[in-house]
Amino acid sequence: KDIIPPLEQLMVEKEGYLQKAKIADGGKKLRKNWATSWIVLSSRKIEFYKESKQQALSNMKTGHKPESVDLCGAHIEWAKEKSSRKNVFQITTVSGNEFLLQSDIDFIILDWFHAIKNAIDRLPKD
Ligand code: I3P
Repeated sequence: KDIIPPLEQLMVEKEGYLQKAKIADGGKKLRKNWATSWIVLSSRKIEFYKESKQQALSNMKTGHKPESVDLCGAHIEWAKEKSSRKNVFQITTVSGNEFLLQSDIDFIILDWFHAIKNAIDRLPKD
């Protein structure tokens, strides 16, 4: 039998592993806690999975939801001063959530930065 994937899955623009730390939730600062995340970028959102892709896919079948970030009106900027790590950028959402993303590998973080920036720039601001 054919399984029809949700539209978002058909529009995935980029996916892969990055280091992620959420540093604010609704404007409230959080303690920084870096962890590996499986990240899926589609046209208007990013999903963060705590698990491997494989684990994430099997969790999806049981209705387990990843953390989803609405990119409409979001900001992205390099954030050298926010970490001792290299290659860190920050995404800030309209709702006041702040995420740091990082990779030690230059081209990987550059690709992600530009992919997310392009997605944000294509979206309406509100
Ligand atoms: C934090 C942890 C983070 C570090 C952060 C520390 O300590 O070492 O890795 O961020 O630095 O506070 P803890 O685990 O005790 O919370 P970076 O790796 O990004 O430097 P910060 O407070 O300067 O952000």
